[in-house]
Amino acid sequence: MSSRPLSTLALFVFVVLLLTACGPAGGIAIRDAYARATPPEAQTTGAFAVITNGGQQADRLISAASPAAKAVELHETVTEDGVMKMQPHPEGWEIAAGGRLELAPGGKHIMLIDLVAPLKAGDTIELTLTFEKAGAIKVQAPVKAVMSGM
Ligand SMILES: [Cu+2]
Repeated sequence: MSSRPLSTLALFVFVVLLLTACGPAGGIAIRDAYARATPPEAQTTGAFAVITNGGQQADRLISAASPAAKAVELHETVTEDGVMKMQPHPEGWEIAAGGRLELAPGGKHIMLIDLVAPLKAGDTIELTLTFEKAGAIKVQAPVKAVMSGM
């Protein structure tokens, strides 16, 4: 008869541990997301953000998607023999526990390919970033005129 309160307590502790372990979105936070405005004839553009991992485990950005483009890839701009070029990075990037991943012009970025319509400064597009552990996270990215890095 005395085992009943004990098992209730055990269940309570278990639920608390579970909630603590799962936290909001696995500790991944996305801020300062934006996309680069395009000239009217452009088919592609870049999108950028700062991603932080406040969780206890490493996570990995594995893909991105947006209704603004028919295809979205993870890219990195590299310089080879003095020539800047973009390379697809389909395996994504790991973000260590407590670490951050900066997607910025001239470096790692989200490539929007086959734009549905040109992106004008002042518009907002939706981006969905998918992480190995945290899953899919949606953000609103304002469109900004950006000159550097492409
Ligand atoms: Cu690119």
